[in-house]
Amino acid sequence: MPYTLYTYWRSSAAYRVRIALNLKGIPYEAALIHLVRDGGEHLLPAFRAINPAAAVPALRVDGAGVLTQSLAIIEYPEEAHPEPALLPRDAIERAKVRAAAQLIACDIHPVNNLRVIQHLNPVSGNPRSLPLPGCGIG
Ligand SMILES: N[C@@H](CCC(=O)N[C@@H](CS)C(=O)NCC(=O)O)C(=O)O
Repeated sequence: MPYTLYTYWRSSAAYRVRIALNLKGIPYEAALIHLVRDGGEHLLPAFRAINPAAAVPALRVDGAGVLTQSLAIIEYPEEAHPEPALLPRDAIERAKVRAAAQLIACDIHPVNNLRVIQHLNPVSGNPRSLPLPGCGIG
């Protein structure tokens, strides 16, 4: 199989890529990286060698290296395997879809990410810890 997706079941960023690959009917091998077990498998040197940013998703493309950043990852199969298309053909409609994707990936997700909550909980002084976001539970 030409694609290996480094993924975690509760990672919303990895969900984006899994949904895109599945909608396009592209098979991939899943390499599971547990974000909580053992302090986070994404923080181990073995995974940092794959993605120095220590985050999932990452997509290994046989013979071409590793892609990172969910939206950039999704663009690759969209360009390499154009059909079925995820993006509308109309340029204005494409811009609206990209805006919705960036609203989530660039505005909403970064502030509730696992590493942010893990940093905020000890320094916030709030006796009730913020719940870990979907990315980190389990
Ligand atoms: N902007 C990145 C975000 C990747 C990311 O932060 N993924 C989360 C899981 S949803 C993660 O690995 N977090 C690890 C951490 O915060 O330590 C993308 O869209 O791929």
